Formats: sequence, structure tokens, C-alpha cells
Amino acid sequence: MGKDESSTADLLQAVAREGEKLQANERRNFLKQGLLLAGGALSGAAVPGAALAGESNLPPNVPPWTKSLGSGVLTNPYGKPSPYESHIVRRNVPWLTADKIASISFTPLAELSGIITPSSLVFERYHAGVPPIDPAQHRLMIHGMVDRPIILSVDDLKRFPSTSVIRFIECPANGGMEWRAAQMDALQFTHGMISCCEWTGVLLSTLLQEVGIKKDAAWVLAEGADGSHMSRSIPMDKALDDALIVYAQNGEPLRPEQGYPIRLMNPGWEGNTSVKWLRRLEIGDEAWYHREETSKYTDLLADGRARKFSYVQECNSVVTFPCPEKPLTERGRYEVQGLAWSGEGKIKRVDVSFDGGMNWRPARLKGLVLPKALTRFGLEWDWDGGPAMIQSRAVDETGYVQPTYTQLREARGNSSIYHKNAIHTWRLHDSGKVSNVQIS
Ligand SMILES: Nc1nc2c(c(=O)[nH]1)N[C@H]1C(S)=C(S)[C@@H](COP(=O)(O)O)O[C@H]1N2
Ligand SMILES: [Mo]
Repeated sequence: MGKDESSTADLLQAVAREGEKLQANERRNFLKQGLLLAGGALSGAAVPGAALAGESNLPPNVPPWTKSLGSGVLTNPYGKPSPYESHIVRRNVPWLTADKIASISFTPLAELSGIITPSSLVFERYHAGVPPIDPAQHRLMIHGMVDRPIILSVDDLKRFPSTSVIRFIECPANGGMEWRAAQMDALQFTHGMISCCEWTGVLLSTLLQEVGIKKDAAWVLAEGADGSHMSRSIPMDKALDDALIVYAQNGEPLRPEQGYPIRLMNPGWEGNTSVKWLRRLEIGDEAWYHREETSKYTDLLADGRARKFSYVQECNSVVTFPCPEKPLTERGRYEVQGLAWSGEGKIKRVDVSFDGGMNWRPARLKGLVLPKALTRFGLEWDWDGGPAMIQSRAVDETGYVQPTYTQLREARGNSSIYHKNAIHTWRLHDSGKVSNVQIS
């Protein structure tokens, strides 16, 4: 390419010309490769170049989009995914809730890479829908057992020193439909009530320092501005540890679905405690025992008593490839992948089994391994075309090992809904199809 080819259009044309020359030269090699690829497939057609027939946009041909100009800047002032990816969306289970106001939608885990959940795909959980809050008319009141009660605007909040963390939020009902038997034949529905975002805001401890808490203060009540007035009692230890009042998610203002303009974020704890559309924090000396910590979000045990305040989301994991949405298409080498997480800290280790838990192989932890965040794991595996029972088992930095269903039921009985973190099994059929089964 000449130095004087200055305009972008010229540059693109030059690139296309270079490409054409290259393709003409290397046509023979491309054809050889095409044959190789076709031969590798189970049903490989043994005709040289057959894989290319009818595929006029594949090499060595030059597709029309390489020979023309594309759309310009600001075609989408707020960007959106390729239309070819329009199947990557949140979905709900229509029979699960009576309406869409007090309901839930699920993150499409099978379609995601890395550990960050794009804001548009974060699962939604509302008790009374999304309130259309005008941030200029929203305030956070901090009162109760404090020396100096305050009412903060969103702008006031942003004047405090901020911090950013990558942490998961998981609804404790994640997998709740699976307590008694395998039911949902999709990863999106067995594990999709979890997300992992970068959250930015102010440490709750900073705000509590500002108001000054009284000597006997032991609890914080967080209340939302939505029609459900959702409220939870948070022990002071957590409030002073890593609880945050956040106003940004993945670098931009919180989405309305996630609590715009501000939400409480309790890293590692059941999502229900991360009160959205936060309007009030009351400091007290006892828990409030509101609806969401008595009639709901308690765990009925085998002896008829209910476990209360089960705040932490314990260590859990799931294989995300293969899974019902992502079957295998041909035998050969794959990277089996999955996600692990623990509300207690970092993931230390993940093992994968292909025979329903009889033998285990250590997986590799990939990319960032952060506390209370999704952690991706991978393991190369040669599929021989036979059936398999694929499982993952995570261990966190406290040494806690993800339980089997038998261990979980021994500890918790069979009447729970929340906090199901048992080892999950995908049954791989010899067709490559994957289905949800349960092994105790
Ligand atoms: N004010 C308010 N906060 C709320 C809720 C709600 O309905 N109202 N739902 C809770 C529940 S049950 C969960 S699991 C999380 C879900 O967070 P997300 O919708 O951002 O994924 O928000 C919690 N905070
Ligand atoms: Mo939840």
C-alpha cells in the first residue's frame, strides 16, 4: 500500500485488492485446508473443496461487505449487538409466576464468555415491577440510631470517595425448581438467576462514619422505593465490611432493572438483600423481621424448623459448555467450560467429571479469579461420541467443597426452595444432545 493513500475508502479498497491477490496466490492451500476441515467432520464429504460449494462468501471469494462501505458512525448512538446474535436474550418461565410484575427473567449463561454479564442480560427479579424513578426526585435517607441523620441526593452520594468491584449477584432461588428433581432442560433456567458486573459506588461504612452510629447499633434496615417497599435487615458487621451503595454498573449508570438510580450491593450474599431503588437506611439494635426475612427467604429444614438469615451464597458451579442449549455436533476435541462462584471468597479449585462423579479431573481457572465473583474454568476433552454424565465440583478458598444432592438433603431436608448449590449433572447423549438429569 502506498503512503499517500490517505482516505479510509482508498485504504479499504487497497486492503480488498491485497486480499484478492493473496487469495489468488493461496487458492491451492485454501482448497487443501477446506478438504482437511471437511474430512475432520463426522459426515465429512471427501470431495475437494466441497465445503465451499454454494458458500459464495467464504474464502477464496470476497464477500460483498468487503467490497463496499459499511454504515457510518452514530448509526447506533447507543450500541447494540449484531442482528445475528438476536437469540442472546433474557427469558422467563411463563408458568413460574402469575404475571410479569412480580416475576423473574434469566441470564443466558450458555451464550456468555468471560465473567462479566452485559448489563442488558442481567437476570431481573422484581416484586412490584420497575419504578420509573426520576433521579432528581430521589433521595437516600439515613436515620435511626445515628448522631447526624442525613438525606442525600444522588449527586451528594457521588461526592463521597467511590470504589469499584467485580462481584456476582445471585438470587437464592437460583436452581430452586431443581430441589426435588431435574426439571428445567436449559442452563438458562437451572442456573440463570446469577450475574456478575463491575459495580461502582460508595462503601456503606463510609456513609455510616458520616452519620455516626450509636453505641448499641447492630442492624441496618434497607428499604426500596418500588411499590413492594422491599426491605431487609443487614447485620452491622456486613454493613461495615464490604456493603456498597452503588450507582454504576459496568461503567455506566445503573440500569432501571438493576435499581436506578441507586441500590444496595451486598457482595456474596443472597441477591434479595441487595435492595434496589434504595430510599432508606435505618440503623437499629435488632433485626426487623420483615416479610422478606420471615415468610420468604427462610429455609424450611427436615425437623420443621426454619433457618433464618441464610445470607451467604455458598460455593457453587455449573458446566456451561456443553449444556442443553449448546450440544456437541461432532466427536473430537473440545474445551469444556463452566462457571464457579462462592459468596465466601475466591474459587480455589474446580474438578470436572465425565462419569457422574466417579472420576474427577482438575480444570484450569481462566482469566480473573476474584473473590465473590464468577470464575470461569475450562478443561480440554476428547469426545469419543459416547454418552457421558458431565459434572463440575468447586472448592472455595475456605476449603468448602460443593455438596452432592445427598449431602445437601442430609443437611437441609427436602422442603427448601432457596440456597440449592448441589453438584449439577448434564447427561450427554451419543447424539451430542445434552439434557438435565439428577444424580444423588
Ligand atoms: N427494591 C427491591 N429490591 C430488590 C428486589 C425487589 O423486588 N425490590 N428484588 C430482590 C431480589 S429477590 C433479587 S434476587 C435481586 C435481583 O437483582 P437484579 O434484578 O438486579 O438481578 O434484587 C433484589 N432487590
Ligand atoms: Mo431473589
